[in-house]
Amino acid sequence: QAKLYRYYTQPRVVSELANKTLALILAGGEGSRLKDLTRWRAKPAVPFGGKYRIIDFTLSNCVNSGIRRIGILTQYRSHSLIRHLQRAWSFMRVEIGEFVEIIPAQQRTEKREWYQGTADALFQNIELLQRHDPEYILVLGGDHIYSMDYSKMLLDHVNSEADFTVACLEVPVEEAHGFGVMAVDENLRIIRFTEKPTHPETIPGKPDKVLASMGIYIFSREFLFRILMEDADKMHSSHDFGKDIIPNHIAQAQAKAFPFRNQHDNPGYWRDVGTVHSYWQANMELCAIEPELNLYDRDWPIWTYQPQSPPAKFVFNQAGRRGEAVDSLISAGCIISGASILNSVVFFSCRVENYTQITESVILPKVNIGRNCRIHRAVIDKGCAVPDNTEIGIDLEEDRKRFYVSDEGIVLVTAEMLGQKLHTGDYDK
Ligand code: ADQ
Ligand code: ADP
Repeated sequence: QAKLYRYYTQPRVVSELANKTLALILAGGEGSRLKDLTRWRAKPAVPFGGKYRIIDFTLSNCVNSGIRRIGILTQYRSHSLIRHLQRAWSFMRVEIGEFVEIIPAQQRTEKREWYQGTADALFQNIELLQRHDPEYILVLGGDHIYSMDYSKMLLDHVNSEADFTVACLEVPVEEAHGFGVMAVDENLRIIRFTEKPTHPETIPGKPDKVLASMGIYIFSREFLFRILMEDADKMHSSHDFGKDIIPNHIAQAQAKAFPFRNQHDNPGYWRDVGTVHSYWQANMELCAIEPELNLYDRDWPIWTYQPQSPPAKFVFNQAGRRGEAVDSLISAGCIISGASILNSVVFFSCRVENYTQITESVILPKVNIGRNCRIHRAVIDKGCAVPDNTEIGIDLEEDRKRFYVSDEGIVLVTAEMLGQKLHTGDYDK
């Protein structure tokens, strides 16, 4: 085993393994807990962190890990996602074996159904996947924010001669109901796996923690294609990795757990931004002086697309009041005029006018905020025009009449809630 490990850590061998891998990003889930942010767009297409979309983090992980053959499975509300992928990710060169290929749900099988579960999404495209002839298949979700070098997981998968490997991390027991929860032996072989348990099994010696699946899997080719076909024939399967495939194959197969580390080999940052509050919170975390997720790491760039824009500009108003932003991310194309912004993330091409105060808020692209507004702990969706003198997040009872207010008091505002039509003349400018 030790010899094998030394052999495989040679950089050339790691890159060969990465070349033999096909990454499949599941980007079709409904994401309904993000409320109106996912009314018209899939969760992976939701803007995040001032200039990115959520899926850019997973895609950048793939590219930075040297895994550059990537299929993206889309289903619900995919238009905005596909537009983004075409713009941001078409730089890959098919001539040298790199690609990002969009695989839409297209009812290819005789059943003529949309994808049932995540395994069905792969099964319905099985012959497409076989044509790429991968040795290993890396299955990922498209809706988490984290940095991870998948090549280390791949190396571990190969060295331990596993049929499949599941990335995992410790989460508080109160959150276990949202995850696949597993138990492992001393060699990190998975010995039990329960999807979204009501009575979760905690980690020995850590009664407040469970070992949760991150929904990241590596499969060896023969094994995956065989079990997908077997599962497709089963009447009583929901054709899902977490519910069926993983738990059903723990006993017969070599199933390995891989503890999550970030690209620097530290126990890293990983966030599910699945609710309005967690989405807001993860954006807020970026405003910290030394955020756990470092967008400024030149060795781990996050790739994206944004329109060509002039630099962000901060101006005094005529009365001499400063336009300013502190502990905030302000993107290109913004003009902050005589307004003050604190602890906020402002996406590209926004305008904020005189006497307005914005605190602890996330302002998506192309939002215009009028004069003398107060905005606190809010998420303002793309393209909104907030009229002069508007207060958001100050009186939550009042906000509930027009907007969505989460249990934690985060206010979500969309153009429709403001009674405005989206995308008029400047749709693409
Ligand atoms: P969930 O995230 O609840 O649990 P699921 O809703 O199946 O599982 O989503 C997994 C990924 O697949 C998401 O990225 C989603 O967008 C995508 N997806 C869902 N349905 C799809 C479809 N029909 N077509 C294409 N893509 C689809 C899973 C695992 C748990 C694990 C958590 C970690 O089942 O075991 O703990 O992820 O977040
Ligand atoms: P884009 O970058 O594609 O403009 P967004 O991330 O803002 O995308 O996603 C909004 C998506 O929702 C777009 O596909 C847009 O066409 C669609 N959309 C927004 N409002 C409506 C609406 N009222 N009716 C139908 N589709 C809408």
